[in-house]
Amino acid sequence: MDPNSQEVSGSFQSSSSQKLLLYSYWQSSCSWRVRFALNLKGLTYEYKAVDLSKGEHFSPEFERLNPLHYVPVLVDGDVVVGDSLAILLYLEEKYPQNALLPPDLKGRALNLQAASIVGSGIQPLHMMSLLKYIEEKAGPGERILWTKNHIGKGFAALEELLKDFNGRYATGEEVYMADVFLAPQISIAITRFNIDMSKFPTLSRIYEAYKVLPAFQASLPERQPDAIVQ
Ligand SMILES: N[C@@H](CCC(=O)N[C@@H](CS)C(=O)NCC(=O)O)C(=O)O
Repeated sequence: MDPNSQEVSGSFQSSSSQKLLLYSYWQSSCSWRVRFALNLKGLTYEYKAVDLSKGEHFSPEFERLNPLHYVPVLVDGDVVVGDSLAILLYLEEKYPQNALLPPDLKGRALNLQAASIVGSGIQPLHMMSLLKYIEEKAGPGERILWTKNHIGKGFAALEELLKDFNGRYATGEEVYMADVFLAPQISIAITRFNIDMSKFPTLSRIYEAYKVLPAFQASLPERQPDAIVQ
């Protein structure tokens, strides 16, 4: 096993004879969602590091797994899934233990909506390649304004959507898909983009609850085998 590949143990093995492989980058929030979900489901997987900073996602080997050149990618036997939402929905169907979606339709729709706001309405607007492009075309100042504007807009929508749920987590007392998307997004908004969270009391409150969850702690970027921590 190479130094950037490591077995992450949960209490469940995948049902296929081959183990689950997760192609991930420590600082990628999309990969982080899947790490968090795999830990919540107690699934053992092998961590396969893809160094985005070195452009490893453009290698021919990785292109065969995901022609879009994005992490994460999950490999489960002969099933290859690129895209965190598709991966989580696949995991939910194949490994139903510790469900990522609640049983009621309304709760499922709410979780998918919150996940989609993060996955389509926030994260793609601050992804590494886009910010690099904005910086090159419009200058470094524009990159900061752009990021703050789009994260702020998405967080305001999420705050409105979730404000009436007074549970410990986003949609109640259980950790579900909304939380899996929100936890990494809130974390990087604070640590990487310096977003002022005082305007988002609900998101701030649920983020405190994530921090003490072992499944979340084990998914933290700095706990991954490819982490570079100064
Ligand atoms: N919709 C995809 C988005 C994946 C994505 O944007 N991945 C980022 C890391 S979070 C990436 O690989 N970026 C490489 C780049 O920007 O070139 C998902 O949810 O998995």
